[in-house]
Amino acid sequence: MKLYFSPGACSLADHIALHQAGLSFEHEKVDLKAKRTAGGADYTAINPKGYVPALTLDSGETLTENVAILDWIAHQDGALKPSGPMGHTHLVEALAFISTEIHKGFKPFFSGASEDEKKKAAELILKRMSYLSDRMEGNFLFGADVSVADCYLFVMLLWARKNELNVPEKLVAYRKRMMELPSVKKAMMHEGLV
Ligand SMILES: N[C@@H](CCC(=O)N[C@@H](CS)C(=O)NCC(=O)O)C(=O)O
Repeated sequence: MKLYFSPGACSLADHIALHQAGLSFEHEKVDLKAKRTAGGADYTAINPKGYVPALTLDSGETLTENVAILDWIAHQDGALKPSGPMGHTHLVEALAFISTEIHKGFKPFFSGASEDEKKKAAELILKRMSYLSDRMEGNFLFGADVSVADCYLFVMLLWARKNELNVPEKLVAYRKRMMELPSVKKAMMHEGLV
């Protein structure tokens, strides 16, 4: 199995989740501008969408999209999703929220947006993050245990820190707590981020 990633990009969520699940995998860096892998392969032949993440499974099938990859990882290790009959549904709910309402909300910070557009985006990100923060009852999104949704939210918090955005205090403490997980340390080290 191989994860295609770009350092510090959203693919870091999948990288952390794979370690958290204790799965054995390779990882290869992608040059997103040149659309080439570190090994020189044409990345668009691996993922025609041209963006990371992509996860090539041992079967040879390639999965794309954070929501799908994180969901697949949670299926490999049931401890990475909330328990109970509605656990999986609540996981998908959280992943969809992070993907469409938070991740996409960062777009102005990666494009040549105006300061006004960035200010509006920052306000919306704070509102979305506050929604999650207000509902967090334990150390992690679903309580005492880490889920794949935490891996995704953590990366969004790194982006918020990089762009000096306001986030709820509770999530600052949460980001620091996530940083202490061996899976996070390992993935960040492999991506050259620490
Ligand atoms: N819908 C995709 C979006 C992935 C995405 O935004 N990837 C970014 C990095 S965080 C990327 O590779 N951008 C480069 C590009 O689009 O060329 C997902 O959630 O997996």
